[in-house]
Amino acid sequence: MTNSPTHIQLIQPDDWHLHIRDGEVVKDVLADTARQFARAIIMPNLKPPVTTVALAKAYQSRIDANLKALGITNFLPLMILYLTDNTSAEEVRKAKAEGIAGFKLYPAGATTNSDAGVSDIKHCYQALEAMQVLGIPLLVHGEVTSADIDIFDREAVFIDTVLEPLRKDFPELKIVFEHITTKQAAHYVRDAAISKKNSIAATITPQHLLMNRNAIFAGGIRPHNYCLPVLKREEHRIALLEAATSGNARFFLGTDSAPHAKGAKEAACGCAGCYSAFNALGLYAEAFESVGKLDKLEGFASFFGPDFYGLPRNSKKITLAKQAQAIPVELPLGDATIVPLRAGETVAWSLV
Ligand code: OTD
Ligand code: ZN
Ligand code: ZN
Repeated sequence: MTNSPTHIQLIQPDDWHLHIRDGEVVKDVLADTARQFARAIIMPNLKPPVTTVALAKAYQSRIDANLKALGITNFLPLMILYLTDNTSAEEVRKAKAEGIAGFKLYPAGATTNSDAGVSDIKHCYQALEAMQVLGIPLLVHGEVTSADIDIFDREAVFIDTVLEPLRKDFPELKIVFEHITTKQAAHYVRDAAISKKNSIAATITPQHLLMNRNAIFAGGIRPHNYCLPVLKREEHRIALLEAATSGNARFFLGTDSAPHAKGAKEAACGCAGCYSAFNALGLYAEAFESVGKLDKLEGFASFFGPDFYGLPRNSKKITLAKQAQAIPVELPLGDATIVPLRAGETVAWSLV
């Protein structure tokens, strides 16, 4: 990689955590992602959720039809199944045979469209056993959901009450702790003992690297900075930035870009989710540059994800330039609009 202060060249990145939804809006959000990324893990929290191989295949062909209509030939969606209390070991075997990239654990009620999620992880033990044997990763939304746990503590409590016991019961399971938001999670993943057979990794979003919880309340309520897990205190942002830029292969890029129409965000009960897909790479470059670690961006964005998933690294190169990009105040989203992260402002880096 040749770096100057104004240009960075890197192997094309992938997005290891992405929501593109279904129907009319797919073409709009997919176009933003495919401009930057070669592949993306497609989250299965549709209504109804993508719980079977058959549903994932059907979803994939709808995505492929959109890619074709957009004339995009160089983007690969990686499909994920939504784990439920009823997922069978047989479905896991089928998923492995059909090239499904992993299963997603949503504790019931933890985030958007997670009502069908897992009510008690014990119900999933046969499926988890099969995943462990077949080496298929479990992707985890790591928050407890009970109303008596403070929303800012739900990730840390999840580590102690769900994740650590799960790793004891399934010592060879591959786990991705998705969109980590706390010092506790960053340190847990950094310090976890792993062996040849198991491993643990974490994805980190641009918003959690660039903002702390003050951003939700800056001068008034800021619905477009509200996502789940919710932004945390500055000390957590610092710990995440340290993890992402450390060169440790357990931390890699996952935007968690989660589109909701403007009206659904700017509402009395606004939806959770930040839309970062428009210039996600520019946002990550800003974060890495803020601590003088642009040289660590390529590993985080382009190498560690495919290495963890056992997929080949991309070969094409892209260039980011230190050239401010204006972010529109709104973008088209089907027959509505969406307000992207940083709307009406600029991002310091853009894709050449
Ligand atoms: N978080 N919104 C959504 C998902 C994520 O937890 C997540 O993965 C969504 O809208 O699908 C959000 O805030
Ligand atoms: Zn999640
Ligand atoms: Zn997500």
